[in-house]
Amino acid sequence: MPTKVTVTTFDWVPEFAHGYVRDIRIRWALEEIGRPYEVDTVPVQDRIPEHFARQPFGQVPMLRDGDLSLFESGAILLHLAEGTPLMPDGKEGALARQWLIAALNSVEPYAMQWSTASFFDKDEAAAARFEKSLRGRLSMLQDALADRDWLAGSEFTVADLFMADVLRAPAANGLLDDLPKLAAYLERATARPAFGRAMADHMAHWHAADAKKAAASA
Ligand SMILES: N[C@@H](CCC(=O)N[C@@H](CS)C(=O)NCC(=O)O)C(=O)O
Repeated sequence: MPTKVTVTTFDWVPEFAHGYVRDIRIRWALEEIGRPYEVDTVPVQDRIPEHFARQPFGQVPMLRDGDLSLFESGAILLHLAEGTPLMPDGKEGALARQWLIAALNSVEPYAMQWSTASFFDKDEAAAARFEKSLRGRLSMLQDALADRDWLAGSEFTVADLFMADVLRAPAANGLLDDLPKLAAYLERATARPAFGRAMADHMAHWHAADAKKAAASA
């Protein structure tokens, strides 16, 4: 019998983060593999010791799978994908791991620098500099994808799930407009029914959190 899975996210986040809190990655993977899950929360404002005991940096997401508690979205996805179609055997599996780590380590840091400068620090000069280097990475990624549908071979894998999630914010801000193959790749990934279900539940969580906060301050 499969073990019980719980995804932990924040109890509330500001509206600009709706759609982007990384629990979406975990929800998406769980939907892809058809594993039911529950969601619980940790406070975003006053972070509690129990949170740091599970996630040393006080971040989300976290996962409980039976008696195993995991943090880091990449590690969680690798764990969930094992033994499922999201992680093929053999050579394609090695390539899926390679591309997941490329998403984490060679693309996401560029996207993070750009989004931090653009939306948090609102530092126009830094944002322009980081946008340029992010655009460079995205262009190289499109070249590497070439005419394939998916990164690691013929099938959608955990690497595509991770990479597509990293690409969503740049795409929403026009950074894929001149990269049609990469835009089509993202479209293919996010058109999957599992993504649609995961995003609907993710958004419902934040709307419920907003309603609870409004009721508490009324
Ligand atoms: N490398 C971590 C990053 C986690 C992360 O940045 N989480 C954000 C939400 S998406 C967070 O908790 N932000 C609050 C903070 O950093 O204090 C992962 O992939 O799980």
